[in-house]
Amino acid sequence: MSAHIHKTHPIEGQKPGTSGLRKKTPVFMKPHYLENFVQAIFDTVGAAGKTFVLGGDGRYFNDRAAQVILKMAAANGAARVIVGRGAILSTPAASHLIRLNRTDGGIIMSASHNPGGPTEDFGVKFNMPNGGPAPEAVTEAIFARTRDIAEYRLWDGPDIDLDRLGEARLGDMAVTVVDPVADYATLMESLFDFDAIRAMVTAGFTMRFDAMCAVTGPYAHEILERRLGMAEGTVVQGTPLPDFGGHHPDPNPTWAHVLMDEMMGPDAPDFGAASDGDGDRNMIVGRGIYVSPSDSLAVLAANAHLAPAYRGGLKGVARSMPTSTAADRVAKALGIEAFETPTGWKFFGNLLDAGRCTICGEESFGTGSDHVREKDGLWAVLLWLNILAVRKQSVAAILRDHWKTYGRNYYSRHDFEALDARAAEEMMSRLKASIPTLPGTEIEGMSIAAADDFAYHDPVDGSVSRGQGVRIRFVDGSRIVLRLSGTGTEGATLRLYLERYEPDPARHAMDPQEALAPVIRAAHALAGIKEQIGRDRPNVIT
Ligand code: VG1
Ligand code: CO
Repeated sequence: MSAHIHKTHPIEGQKPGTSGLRKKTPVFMKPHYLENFVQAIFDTVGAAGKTFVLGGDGRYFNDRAAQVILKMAAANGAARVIVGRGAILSTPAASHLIRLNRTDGGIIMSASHNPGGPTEDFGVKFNMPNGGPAPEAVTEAIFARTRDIAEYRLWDGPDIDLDRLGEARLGDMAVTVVDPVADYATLMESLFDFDAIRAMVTAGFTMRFDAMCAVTGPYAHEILERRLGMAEGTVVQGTPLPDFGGHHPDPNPTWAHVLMDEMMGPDAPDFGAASDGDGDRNMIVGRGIYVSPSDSLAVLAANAHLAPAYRGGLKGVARSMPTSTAADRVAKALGIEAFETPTGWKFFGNLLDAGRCTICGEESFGTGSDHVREKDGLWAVLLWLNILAVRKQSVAAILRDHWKTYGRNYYSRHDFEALDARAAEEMMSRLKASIPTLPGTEIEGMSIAAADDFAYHDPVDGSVSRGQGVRIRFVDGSRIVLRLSGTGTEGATLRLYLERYEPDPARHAMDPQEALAPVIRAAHALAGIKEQIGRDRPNVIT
């Protein structure tokens, strides 16, 4: 057995997007494809003598990719790789292991909410020693390396048995196979009042958690059913499958419609939640009421002090730019800083590391805190449970009370998927070119106050990220944001984000699509969506 050097040549298009490199699985399985990208990571961050964490969401090709990555780590001189049993780790659990073991980073195999399977999606991303996704400077360097790569290193020897816990060796490199759930579950117990939640369960509180046949199944069974004593069957679709049962493991009202139907039906439990492919997203639903992710972030920020980990208050709150400004209102009331970052969790890392914020969130069903450096689906569920246990009110009551205090930010995202990429880019270019002419004009009866293409100036390291989405603000405070997705693997996806503020409690019970109707009309007229991309209706509304 020895380290072999394999000749290769650069492969086009290995540019990481919002969250790592995502491609169709058959693309990732092509000769040298995975190897080139992983070698580019090691060439960029260095591997000799280092310790890494490795795991993935269990999708098709996860197991074989893990063997390749381990053999490449060994051949590149890594000292140790800590890997979840069966090559499984949820994204937040991987982030925690990177931090807990003070490692030099980790490789996560996931395409998150994208479907999995032989003809679906696969992905790889690198996380830094702080546990968070590599920042743009690093992903750019990795991409640059993929463009002049000439060889990669691979250990030549048999596979490691990743189903057996404990120590193994690949040449000089140690491989430590760990239980994917244990350390993460312990972390959750240290943050929340499990006794209070258990007491609520004993008193009759019921819940449904839909793991969507993805990675959170084992975590949810352990934490919700075993440690918190919820009834068996609380967790559904709890066995991770390589193709996620053929579904989109994307927790939103469209893809988690079975849970939605149950929560809106006559026999709904008190609380419902779902998580995505890699366990970093969450959807929250009360009996008869859906909680938008932007509202969830605001409610969590306003009530976090009810959980032990946040008893001392929050340092600040950060949200991605398209996320509704509901969280900003909470920050203002608490007298703490509010930050607006570009889409993608990698932009929160610096703020968290610098102690500038404690809770972060995105409108795309992502919420998290400084306990790890990724968004964390089960963390959000447990914080909600802790709040419910302390306040002893229903989700609906808490939400209505929140709107009464802060006003309601009606919010929705409209996705137009599988578009012709050229047409979508042209539409965005035209819109960007029109920005200087917009302020002061009227569209569909709404007056535009400001427009720009969002640029983020990182207050911690001074880096600037431009071109992060077109923002249009109206005189009445309403807002439209348009950007193209950076996680898709087919054509382009246009994301249209819509927001309207309503202070009057008498008008807090509207259907968001109705409340937003004028804003939606203005967005279509402004961007010429029908004319430019040939669609007048979104595929997915959240
Ligand atoms: C989407 C979401 C973004 C999220 C990203 C990764 O990106 O909009 O908020 O951070 O997915 O989430 P985009 O570029 O497609 O809009 V996950 O759970 O797929 O890692
Ligand atoms: Co995810």
